[in-house]
Amino acid sequence: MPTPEGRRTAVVTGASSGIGAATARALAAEGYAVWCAARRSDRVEALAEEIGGTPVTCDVTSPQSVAALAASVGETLHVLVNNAGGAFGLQPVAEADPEDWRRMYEVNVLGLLHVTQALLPALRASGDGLIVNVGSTAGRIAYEGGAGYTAAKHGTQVVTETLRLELVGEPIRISEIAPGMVRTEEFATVRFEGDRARADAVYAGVAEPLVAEDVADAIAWIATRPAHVNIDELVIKPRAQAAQHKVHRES
Ligand code: 8X3
Repeated sequence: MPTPEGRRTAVVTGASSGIGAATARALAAEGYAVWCAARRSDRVEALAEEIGGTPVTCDVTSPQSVAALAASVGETLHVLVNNAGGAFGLQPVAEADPEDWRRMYEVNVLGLLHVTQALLPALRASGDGLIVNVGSTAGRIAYEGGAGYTAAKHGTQVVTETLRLELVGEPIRISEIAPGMVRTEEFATVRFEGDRARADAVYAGVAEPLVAEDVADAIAWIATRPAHVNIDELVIKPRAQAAQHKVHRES
């Protein structure tokens, strides 16, 4: 266990890889004591060991699991990064698997709800809390095959806005970061159930997609603004991506 006395504290969900792991590292580099939460124990343990944080095995879709996370965090918390999420499938509406849609709503929206509800008292008690919800440009637009994911990420965006309205006057800032094309080790591979060729095709010819560290850097920037500065939303895309369908690819 770290000794967070005197240090600001943070929880990052989905910390086992990608944006979550990079964010845990970035916040630790800013001096935070970080609770690294994810389902895969071996990964969060290795990360927590690396950054001097606390590993918590946590499935955000399970209220019991989230309650154990809250118990580990204790009475105060400064920063919550609701990062756990993901896309499953790319079928048109006519053919989409409702089970994929259910899983996407579960992790991207209900997971965020469970964790936020469980940790709000601690965020409030810190006197200077911040929630950063990791949305997506998929929460701003529609694209073919994306309806299950875009609906879920629009959900993330709307929950964020609602929370900001409901908590105004309290010492808690509410932000959403909405990344576009980020090449991580798992996002596209999970979406295409391990089909590496389809996953690679997403980034084909794009010289420099964002990487997890780019998004983590932006989250750390949001977290390190003065307490009265609320970054409502931050859309972040690689230079090569002017819009969802407008991506510069070198052949
Ligand atoms: C990921 C962005 O374009 O795959 O959140 O929907 S996209």
